[in-house]
Amino acid sequence: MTQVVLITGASGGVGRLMRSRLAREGRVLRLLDVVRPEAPAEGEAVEVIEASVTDEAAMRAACEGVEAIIHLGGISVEAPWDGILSANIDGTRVVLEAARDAGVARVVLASSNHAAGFYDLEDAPEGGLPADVAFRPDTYYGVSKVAMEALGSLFHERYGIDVTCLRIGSCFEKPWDRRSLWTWMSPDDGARLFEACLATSEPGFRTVWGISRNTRRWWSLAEGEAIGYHPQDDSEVFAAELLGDAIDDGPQGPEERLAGGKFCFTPLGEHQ
Ligand code: 15L
Repeated sequence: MTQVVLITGASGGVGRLMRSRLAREGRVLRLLDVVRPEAPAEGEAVEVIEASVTDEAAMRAACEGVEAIIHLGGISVEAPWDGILSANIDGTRVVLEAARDAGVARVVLASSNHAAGFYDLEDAPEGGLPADVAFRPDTYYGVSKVAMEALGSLFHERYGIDVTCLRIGSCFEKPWDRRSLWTWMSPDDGARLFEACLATSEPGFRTVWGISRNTRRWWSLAEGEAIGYHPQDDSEVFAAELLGDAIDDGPQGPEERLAGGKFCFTPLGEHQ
């Protein structure tokens, strides 16, 4: 039987990186975004929907026949509170209510490291900072990710939906600075992580860091490994290119020590 996977926020950075990587025989990707996703190429098992995650009727229709949702939709940086409240917090509620009403068994929520941005690298025990460490948001954006995780927990406890919250580090083609050398999640590892979430056999509620097997990481990989996520990439291959010949004497100041980096210092509610 065909597996339909709904991806919200499909036109965003992570969504675009995942489109080809999550294509599988026997799977249809239903891509939803306020910015209309590109029409399917010939032979591509893709459906596109132009809609907002805050649109209850559209979300209900989009969830029909869906086995799993990967919820990436919303604002991905710090922004004024009203927008964050609507797109990220209300949007997640709408997605989860639509999932419940349609009987969707599994939801993967794109949370963020910014739900826990104020942890310092020295807070990490051996083996890394646990993925379910108590929240310490660094922005209104981070608060919205805490709310997203709380909504996920609620819908798991109430309705038995399998929910995985991914505290994603930095999912881009390449790392770009010293901090991203430990926060990076390569697009290929991102796809491995989403596949692991889609394949878990036991319904549960869990939190997992979304990072690669970076040499410089200080966030735990154990929770991901427990669901079959075995990242293969390491940002260290970019270290020389990024840091040049400068003597690498470790993190320079709080922006390079705190999980959330510069988000910890950005004015609250200001567009980034
Ligand atoms: C995030 O949550 C953002 O969506 C992304 O744009 C990056 O800034 C990332 O975190 C990060 O911390 O690098």
